[in-house]
Amino acid sequence: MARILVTSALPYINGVKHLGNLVGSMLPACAYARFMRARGHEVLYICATDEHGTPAELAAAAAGKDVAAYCAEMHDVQKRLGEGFRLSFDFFGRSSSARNRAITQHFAERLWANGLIEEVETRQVYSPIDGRFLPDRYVEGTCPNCGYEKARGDQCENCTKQLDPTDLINPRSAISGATNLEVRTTKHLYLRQSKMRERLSAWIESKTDWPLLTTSIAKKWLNDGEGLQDRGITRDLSWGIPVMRGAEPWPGMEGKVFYVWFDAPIEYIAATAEWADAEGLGEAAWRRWWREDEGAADVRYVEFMAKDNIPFHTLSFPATLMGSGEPWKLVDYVKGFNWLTYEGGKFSTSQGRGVFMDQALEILPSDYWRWWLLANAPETSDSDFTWAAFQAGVNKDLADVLGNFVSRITKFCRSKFGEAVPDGGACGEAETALAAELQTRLDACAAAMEAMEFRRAAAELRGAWVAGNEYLQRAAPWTVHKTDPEAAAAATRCGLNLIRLYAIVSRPFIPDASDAMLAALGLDAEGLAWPSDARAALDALPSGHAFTVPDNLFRKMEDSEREALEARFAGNG
Ligand code: B3M
Ligand code: ZN
Repeated sequence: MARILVTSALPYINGVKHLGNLVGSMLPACAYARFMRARGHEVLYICATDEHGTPAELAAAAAGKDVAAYCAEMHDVQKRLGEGFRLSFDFFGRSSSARNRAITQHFAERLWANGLIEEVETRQVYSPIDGRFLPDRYVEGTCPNCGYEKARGDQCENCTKQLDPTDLINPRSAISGATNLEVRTTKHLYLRQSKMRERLSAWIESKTDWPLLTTSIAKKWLNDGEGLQDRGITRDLSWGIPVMRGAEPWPGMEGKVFYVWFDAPIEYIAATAEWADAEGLGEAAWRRWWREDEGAADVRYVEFMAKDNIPFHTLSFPATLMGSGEPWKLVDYVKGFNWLTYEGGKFSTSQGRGVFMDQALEILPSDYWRWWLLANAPETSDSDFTWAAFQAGVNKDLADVLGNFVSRITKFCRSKFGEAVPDGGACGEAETALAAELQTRLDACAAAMEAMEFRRAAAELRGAWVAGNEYLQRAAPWTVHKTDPEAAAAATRCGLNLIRLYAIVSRPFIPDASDAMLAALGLDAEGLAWPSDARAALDALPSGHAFTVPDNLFRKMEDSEREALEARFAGNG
């Protein structure tokens, strides 16, 4: 039994996430965590909302809310949606927690003590009316490049030119509109990542089993020097973690907070501490997952994220951990994802294009989404969500293959043998052949899950469902029942056992259907391990074991319904 720590990139707080966000981090992490639990490993799956930074302040302002209240509300919304999708977090924390504040300040103190933080004088826009320095995107004005009047200090949204706030013509404060802005000298902290280049490079080079997507992005940043420039880790915002050295004030840094990308990954650690607090466990309970000197040396730590997050997880966060000089657990495997597109284009929050998590659950229950998204995960390349592909996938795989199988065999048994596993009828060649095929499929499925290759795992699982259907088609208990009731009984018993088997192996993908199958068989998910012997699994339920016919597991999506959804989500852009 191994100990496996799983984290998925922390969803940003400023709104409900779309299906692309879901399949690029939380959903595969959940499936992996569920699979590893079924294999008997000790798993801890941690996630949280990422709550700091300018976008949080801006989203709160747009909603007319105080930022702390806004984040608390949005955290609850995202937490509920996670539950709706059956995401099996052991804990879903908040980067604004007291734990994250303390641990982030601790890292800053260690990095400072080790000479890895530098104080840098910068010249920055100050607004006397607002009484604060303005972060780049809080300065607005006319773009010197294209004349767009609402360009932001970091970038012109019209012509995409990267800007410095001092480039803007007629600059004004985005907060108050004040135009009497000044440029003043101020101080910021920089993390001296460049000093850790050798160490990070050697560490990345040692990760020969990482996916190409991950290592190629990491190496590009290392070798271009882009990502390993020293990086500003403080900002002039009021919402965030106050810049302190441990519990001590940091002279000259009053009123500043850490940059959101500095504290967000530290929240993986802090959320583990929040979990221990919530469970009423002591310090040792979370430290054994994170401190090599306190038990984490034998933890396998796996991170899931979309590819734009890879540099922060393969370079910046490890630089923080290594630079502390303390034995913190570093990631063992980074699973990165490409993009999910929507009907050939981008998902867009502002244009209302694509499907968001709350909308998805209003349309169909979570299993439909979980299945399609995992079976089509953007692993080796981008993948495209279309309503047509979604309709075809769920109608065929879930309704026609799995759902139909369960319904057919339970109804047939009820009508001919009653609501219990029938007696008699020895298993023969057909069942042995089925068991052999299932064994191959399930071993391949397990190997793919171990390797975090979700499309492949889903294809093998689908293959196992199809094998059961084909077996039943051939055995045709409804036909042979008249002439050979023994053979019909054997096939029916085998079919009912297949439901049990499917409930176990499908669980990481479609947990609600798994629950429904188990409930129909009067079984409890607790203690049902991934089957190592398919032949034995076909005999697991004894004769006389009672069951009930479940409601249809899945419904089909009609063409008219698909057309309406296509129109509804086409967006206004
Ligand atoms: N919040 C993902 C994003 O918003 C970012 C991930 C943080 S992981 C520590 O793009
Ligand atoms: Zn412009």
